[in-house]
Amino acid sequence: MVASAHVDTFARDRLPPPEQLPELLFDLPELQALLADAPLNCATELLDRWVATGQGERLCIQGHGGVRWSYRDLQRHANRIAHVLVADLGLVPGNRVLLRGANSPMLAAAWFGVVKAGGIAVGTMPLLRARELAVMIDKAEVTHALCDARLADELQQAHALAPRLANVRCWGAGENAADSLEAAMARHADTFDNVPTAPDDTCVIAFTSGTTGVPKGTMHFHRDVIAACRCWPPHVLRATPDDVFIGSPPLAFTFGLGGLVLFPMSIGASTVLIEKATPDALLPSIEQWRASVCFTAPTSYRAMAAQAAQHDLSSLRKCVSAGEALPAATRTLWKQATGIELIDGIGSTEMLHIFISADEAHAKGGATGLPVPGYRATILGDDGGELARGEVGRLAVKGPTGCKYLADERQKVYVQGGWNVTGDAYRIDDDGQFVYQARTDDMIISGGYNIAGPEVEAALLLHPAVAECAVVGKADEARGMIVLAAVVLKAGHDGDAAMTKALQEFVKQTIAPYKYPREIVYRRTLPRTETGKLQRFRLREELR
Ligand code: 3UK
Repeated sequence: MVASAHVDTFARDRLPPPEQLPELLFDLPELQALLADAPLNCATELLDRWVATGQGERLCIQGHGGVRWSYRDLQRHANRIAHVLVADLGLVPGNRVLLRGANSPMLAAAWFGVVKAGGIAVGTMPLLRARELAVMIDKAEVTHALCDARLADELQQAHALAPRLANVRCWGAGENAADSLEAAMARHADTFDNVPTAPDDTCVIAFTSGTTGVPKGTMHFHRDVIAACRCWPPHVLRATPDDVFIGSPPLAFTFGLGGLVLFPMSIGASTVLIEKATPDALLPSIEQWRASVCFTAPTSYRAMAAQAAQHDLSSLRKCVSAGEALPAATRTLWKQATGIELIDGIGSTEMLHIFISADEAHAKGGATGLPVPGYRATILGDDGGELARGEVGRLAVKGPTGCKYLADERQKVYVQGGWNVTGDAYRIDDDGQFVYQARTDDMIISGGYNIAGPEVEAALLLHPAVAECAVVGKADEARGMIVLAAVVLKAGHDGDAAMTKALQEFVKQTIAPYKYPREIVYRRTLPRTETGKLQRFRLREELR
């Protein structure tokens, strides 16, 4: 066992007790090496390695304002930030550092600065308000923060609610700001010896995006970061060092951290970090930077497919969809618009990244894919036993990464019998492909039938008038629950009785008729989290 480098043992002291930890698998040869008895700082492998092997001039990160950093440029920025944290702000290894900013090269530099110094990066979504930030600051006992000046107000207010956050530096405040992060960086050397952390020292606390309930802090070790880089990226994505990554998920969301920073850098590729990546903004950005690998959510692909013809997307090679189930209709639309077969993958904040996925050759409409090499997956029944092929039950996975909640009773809900139980209802089809049904608590039981909302949504999305939709259960005296659809129509269509009749008929023709939405309401927008996930619980409350 390598000794921990953490002087502040906060994270280690708050790991779940050993009997509540998931079973880990390190079967792949490339994972075996992670069990070696040696210190491991993931920044060394992801960043410094390229400079050390004479590839420091390779393009690493691009962003707004003409920013175009090589690996050496990023390393210099990160090293200076590490010095600011240690020398100016008194950081000791194991301290938690809140990171706050829209995706940008500086945010990535800040992440590496924290990790190099042996700190623990706590990413926060840009839209979070003071109250929500304060919950995270209290829970993770955050003492330091690096923040984009434009988002500093809310952090200031959070400080009033959670005073232990005492050491803050902001970047982007302008040339003359004396106490800016940049001014402090300029006073320090651009070399830094990474803290020799243990493989099982925590380097990231990622809060769950929370479609329900109080956010949970998930802890990830330096080893977890590298393990994630050695499973899905080389086995399923198979990008090359010349690829240019781009996408929408915030770096505070592990989907974004992995897809837009860790994975490209693990192979010496480059990434484009843009602040605004709504479908309208992402398309021109792909064109501008000639991006080749794109990460975003299913709804974003659906919206982009409609506008793809107006852009030169010839640079695009690989497109990854995650965060929510990918409807077959969206896969088809994207293929028609771009010729590209989407790579779907289910991941979670708890598992760090994607654990079931299909590359272009295995892609199958309506299915998520197969367990990623390095992971095992199964379907559990209510009694905890594994179900037979075809039966719907609870998705459970194991691999080199796994759930470690920060001091949270809910560890026992996510980890059961060594399995990580994601809260999703799935079945395995005849090809061994995993087919998403619904979130376990989103299954609709109507008139004795089990109905998965997303299946009804997938059917509605095949109708040409439907832009977006969400299907939930609504309490009903006669049937227990009825299927209710909230629909956003495309421009030029009216949500009248004729439309309702037409959509109901359409669903009955497309899937088993008993699943059709007995009630349809029309909306301009649907409630979503900042990570693009539908908040079905909010719809259920609104439509009760
Ligand atoms: C759902 C999916 C069907 C599913 C995430 C990739 O989404 C991520 O993490 P979260 O913690 O949510 C996890 C839950 O989201 N989900 C995600 N992807 C899919 N359902 N098909 C999919 N492809 O309910 C899962 O349990 O926010 C995704 C990488 C890293 C991530 N953190």
